[in-house]
Amino acid sequence: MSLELYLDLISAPCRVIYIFAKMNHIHFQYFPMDLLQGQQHSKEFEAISIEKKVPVLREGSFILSESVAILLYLTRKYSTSIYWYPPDIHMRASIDEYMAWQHESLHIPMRKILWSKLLIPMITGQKVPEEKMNDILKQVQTNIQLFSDHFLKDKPFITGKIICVADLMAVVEMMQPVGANHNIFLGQPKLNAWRQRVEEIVGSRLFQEAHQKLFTIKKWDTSLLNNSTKEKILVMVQSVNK
Ligand SMILES: N[C@@H](CCC(=O)N[C@@H](CS)C(=O)NCC(=O)O)C(=O)O
Repeated sequence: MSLELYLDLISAPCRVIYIFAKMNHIHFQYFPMDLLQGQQHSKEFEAISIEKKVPVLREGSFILSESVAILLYLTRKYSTSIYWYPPDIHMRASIDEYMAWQHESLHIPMRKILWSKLLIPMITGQKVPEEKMNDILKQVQTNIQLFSDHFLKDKPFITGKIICVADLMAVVEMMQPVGANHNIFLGQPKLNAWRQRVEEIVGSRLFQEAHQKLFTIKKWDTSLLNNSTKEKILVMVQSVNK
């Protein structure tokens, strides 16, 4: 049964799945999605995702959403090297702790920067008020400090000397603002050194390939958007801005 992955590489939870599958030589059929063109609302996609969100994995009649669940499924199904999700109960608990923490604390604020600094102004022609922008930046600052002090501490990687799934997840999330020319690693030597270590292990070619869409999103031609897609995007924006 072939493994199908429905991903839009503009999304950090999709990039981590893509990079992980490629690094581990997991053979998959790639279904590129375009969220900004509203493809998640198509009848075909709705049939496999009630939430109309990516990433989604499909293997015959087995369908799985949520990046954390997909990553862990891939580690088990393909018996990937144990360092990705080590059996040691404390290491595993630290990864689980990170994965439970990241959605609210990293994914949402990082995504807010991309939307508020770049996509909302591009789509609506209006800037996000400075006060709101400052609140988002403050939230990001607090959470990357927490990541650095609590999860990374003085170790090369989250579980110690070797990379694990949490490092990969964290890096792709922290790259999200780069799409809006906002580099959160500036002035953060420890965090930047960790990012470089992760990128080196991923390999710069794969890292660039996975981030290509994000890096070029600023050139997106919004004049091609039809009204119904624009409306759906604005609904998505409201949920992002809650
Ligand atoms: N918690 C989910 C998040 C999934 C998610 O929010 N996906 C976004 C892209 S990052 C999406 O598909 N949004 C489409 C929409 O809201 O219309 C995961 O980690 O997989």
